[in-house]
Amino acid sequence: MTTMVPWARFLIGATAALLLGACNSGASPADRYDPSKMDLKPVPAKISAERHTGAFAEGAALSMTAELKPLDPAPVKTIRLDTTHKIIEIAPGVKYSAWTFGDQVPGPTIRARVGDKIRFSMTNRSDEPVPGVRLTAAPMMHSMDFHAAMVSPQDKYRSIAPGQTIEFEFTPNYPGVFMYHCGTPMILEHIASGMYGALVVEPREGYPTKADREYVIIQSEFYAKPDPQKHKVDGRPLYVLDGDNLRKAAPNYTVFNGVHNGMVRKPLPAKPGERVRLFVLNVGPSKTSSFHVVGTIFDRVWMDGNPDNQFRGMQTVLLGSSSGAIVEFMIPEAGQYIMVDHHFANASQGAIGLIDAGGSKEERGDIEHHNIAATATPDDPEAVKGKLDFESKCLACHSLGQGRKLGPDLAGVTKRRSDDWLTRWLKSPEAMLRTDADAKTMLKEFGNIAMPNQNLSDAEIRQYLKYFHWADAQLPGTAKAAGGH
Ligand code: HEC
Ligand SMILES: [Cu+2]
Repeated sequence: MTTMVPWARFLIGATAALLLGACNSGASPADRYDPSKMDLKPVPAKISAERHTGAFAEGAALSMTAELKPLDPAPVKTIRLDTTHKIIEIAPGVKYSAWTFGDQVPGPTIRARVGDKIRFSMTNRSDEPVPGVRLTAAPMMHSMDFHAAMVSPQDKYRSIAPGQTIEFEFTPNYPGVFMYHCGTPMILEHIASGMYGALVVEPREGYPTKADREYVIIQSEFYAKPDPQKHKVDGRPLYVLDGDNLRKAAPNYTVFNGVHNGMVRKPLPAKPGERVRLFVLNVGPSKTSSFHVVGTIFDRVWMDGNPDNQFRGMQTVLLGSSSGAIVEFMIPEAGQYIMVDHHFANASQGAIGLIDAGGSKEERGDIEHHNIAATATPDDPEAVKGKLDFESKCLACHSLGQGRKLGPDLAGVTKRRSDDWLTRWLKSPEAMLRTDADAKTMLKEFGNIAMPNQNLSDAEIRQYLKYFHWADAQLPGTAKAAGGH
């Protein structure tokens, strides 16, 4: 390259832009987004007292899981998504009182094409009896807001009462990965309770690339607290919306596709050499996602899912609440490719998933440093807090079952030490190292590197102990684990 002063480069660039501009102004090519060619006058919405029965979600354009079904070629997409109140499992054993579209969280993904007609209907079925004790929230108003639509919110996004049905139509005019959600006040509560999903709109002419796999990744937060009335579901404590943490934007779970570490337990399959296309949506409601896939680079990123908004060679894509993107990348070789929110505080709350492209056992084991819990999550809130604190404050020097680091592997620690010993140790390791024979022996074993005092409160110490006891109960050979064999 020849060296050039910056202003000279600018001049050349500006001249080229002028020339291009001049060419365009002669015979301007048709604008893909010419409003005169858009459908901007959909018929008014209709509200009736006719109730849907049967399935809560219906339509050939719906995908119920991460795997996105190919485009249904029909130009009219008839879709039904009814609202329900339901107990869902957001982490192993954590039963949460949710509000849904189509009886699942996130709601089903809709796939359509620019120019298609979406014929939508929804019955508010939040009043339908749930077997057993009523543990779900009381029936209430709900509504539907499609970000893919250009319609009057006062008409189409009206709230309907339990038992009512709303029907409306619209035509998606722009391609994208669009959020849909309930728009009934408090919107924040309706979204945090589970009322959201994605509508993928393809360009009229399809995508400019060919992908071997297509998956939908929806990130969202849960703000859960144990039910103040102490209800239980299948012997587990029931969790309900934590309004205080919701308003503070302090979630305790941040997840992909509705489940803490869900796609770690059930990875998405792919093969080396394949091109993967992910439709990523960050629901929020209040956090930003820095979406990243460990081990590859996004060949293309189409912001908000529109190929007109293209970036090449990106490491992460930053998504505010309700932002979407399509990311495409190659799987270079066999391995486990880790999807994370690179805001690692969010990842440690469960925003982690795997793309499984084969590989050895060792490769599978090597995901520990990305904070993936090798084990399930406890359901006692104190133990959950202990686990989160352990991952942020102690993992630097300890592991739980992955061998010794600077300090001992803490797997089985509640079996070799009493609670009283552990409490005194965590309160003041330096005092213990002066007075306690076992502590002195340990110090020698660890090359005279003393654990620094972690300045823990009594409550925090109790939470660590709860977590260690829970973890030790998962170990093979313990009564609980043996019961499963
Ligand atoms: C800077 C490194 C470091 C950090 C951070 C650290 N530890 Fe330690 N820990 C050690 C070392 C080294 C030992 C053993 C040597 C010694 O101090 O006697 C130890 C020992 C322990 C023991 C006793 C283990 C046994 O087998 O008896 C426990 C329990 C423990 N740590 C818990 C924690 C917890 C909980 C945290 C987080 C709040 C934590 N540690 C953070 C370095 C660390
Ligand atoms: Cu709602």
